[in-house]
Amino acid sequence: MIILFHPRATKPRNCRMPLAALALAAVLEGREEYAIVDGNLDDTPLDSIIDLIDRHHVELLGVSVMPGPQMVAGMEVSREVRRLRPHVPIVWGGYFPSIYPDATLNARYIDYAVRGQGEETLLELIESIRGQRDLSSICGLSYKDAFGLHRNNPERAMKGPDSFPWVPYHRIPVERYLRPSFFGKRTAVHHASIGCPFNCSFCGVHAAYGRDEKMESPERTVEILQHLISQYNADSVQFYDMNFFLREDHARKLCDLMEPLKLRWWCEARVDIMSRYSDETMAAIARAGCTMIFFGAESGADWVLKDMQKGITTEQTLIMAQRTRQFGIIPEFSFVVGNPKDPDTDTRETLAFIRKIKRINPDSEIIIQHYTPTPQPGQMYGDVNDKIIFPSTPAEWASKRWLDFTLRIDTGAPWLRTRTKKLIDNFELVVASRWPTVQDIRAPKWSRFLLKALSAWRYRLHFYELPVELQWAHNFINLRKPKRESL
Ligand code: B12
Repeated sequence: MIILFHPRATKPRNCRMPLAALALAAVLEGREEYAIVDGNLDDTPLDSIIDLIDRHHVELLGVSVMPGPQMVAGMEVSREVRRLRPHVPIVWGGYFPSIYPDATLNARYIDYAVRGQGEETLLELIESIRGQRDLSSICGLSYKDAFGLHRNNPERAMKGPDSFPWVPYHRIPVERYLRPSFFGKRTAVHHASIGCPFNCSFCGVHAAYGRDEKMESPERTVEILQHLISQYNADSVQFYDMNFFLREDHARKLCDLMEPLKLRWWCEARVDIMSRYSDETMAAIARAGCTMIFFGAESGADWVLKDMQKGITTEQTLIMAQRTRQFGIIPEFSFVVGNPKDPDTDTRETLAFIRKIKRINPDSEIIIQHYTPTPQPGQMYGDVNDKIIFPSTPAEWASKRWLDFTLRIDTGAPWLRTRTKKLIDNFELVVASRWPTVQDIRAPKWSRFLLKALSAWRYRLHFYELPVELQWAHNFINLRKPKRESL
């Protein structure tokens, strides 16, 4: 038996289908005995895993690991499994081992790290564990050789979603994952493409997947959505693709096919690509139920966008603020603030730019993050290669210092002055109060009025310092939120 373990990554009320485990299950289905253990649903995943090991001949424990709390949960369980049942080999896959393969292998309890797309690497690893293949022949695998030295095999070429079977939804309790959201009462998730062809020098996706994107055929995407509707009553979906709208002809076809499904949905896209779409395509996207689009606007300064190798302009972001308003779609603009070369100017220009966006489209949702470096195949954004030494073990990554870094709570960046960091955080709080997000479905109606009333004067006067009353109001509201979703 193979165990696919998805460590806890969210609060149970926010949990979504474990797409990585499901993608791996798709290639195991019908050929291997396997079990999925999801720490988002199972409060005692270690007990469940040990129980499976004691009742079956378990050949491999596969753990999906994203940087952050999921890594911590994966680390704790892996360590305990190694202590209690040392005969079971352990492999980590996902964004953490893909970006930090050496730190992963530095843990004594991890035998293998899978980088990038995992389906075929997993199948070949199983063959190798059974003595049918040499470890050195498995692309995308990192492992320890007989002398304990780390071996990083060549990258694996990516395959598109259509190359693999459908995910076996029947192997998980789908209904427990269809949670209420702003988009509907039963929101599903789907990944209709893999990878990203761009090379933004701050992002983890091309660090893990290289520079390629493969899309699922529109027909298959729609068949899967139809299945989720007919079998599980899904009424909305979040597409987790890095670029949902890469090509206009593909977007148009997909949206025309999706229109009859009457789903409300969310996706991620780029302002440069979508600002070139025709009005007809934009109208088709809106008709198909697209409710909100997440755009990485990243900065309000074109010199910063260039530095990031983002490949977009501020003008394109403003165009999309206007076009989404025209077509009744809510844009979500995300910013990565704090250019290491000149964080103060970047911050000043970006905050002014956000105010401009709000004038064009007040419904725009704004997300502000401090720049958090991720190791890159080339130079990290801001030329910070020599300014940051990443942890060398999972345990070190699990410390408060590095969890705050990963979760972008406090990056500890030497180039960001405390005053600038405070300005960014205070501005974010004022904007989030002046326009409370529509996505917080548990927030009572009165709370929106309270936050707006308290913050309006600050926003009008550009006065962001010491917003203690807003902090207090947010804490007060959070305490009074219903414990269960009301939708
Ligand atoms: C969904 C999602 C989430 C969900 C959680 C999903 C979950 N795992 O339960 C939520 C919203 C909770 C989340 C949170 C965060 N996320 Co997130 N998230 C994503 C997103 C959009 C999709 C991931 C996904 O499901 N992909 C689909 C599956 C099929 O692909 P996959 O996970 O890569 O799995 C494949 C391979 O990795 C491999 N594989 C995976 N597991 C295993 C296991 C084995 C044994 C093997 C062999 C192979 C293998 O095979 C799989 C199939 O090919 C990605 C961006 C993206 N589009 O990829 C960001 C992303 C992974 N997240 C990211 C980040 C930073 C975070 C946060 C830290 C953000 C924050 N500030 O809070 C948090 C922390 C998470 C935590 N609690 O630990 C970054 C990570 C990169 C980085 N720089 O570190 C990404 C890349 C976004 C980005 N562009 O920056 N996230």
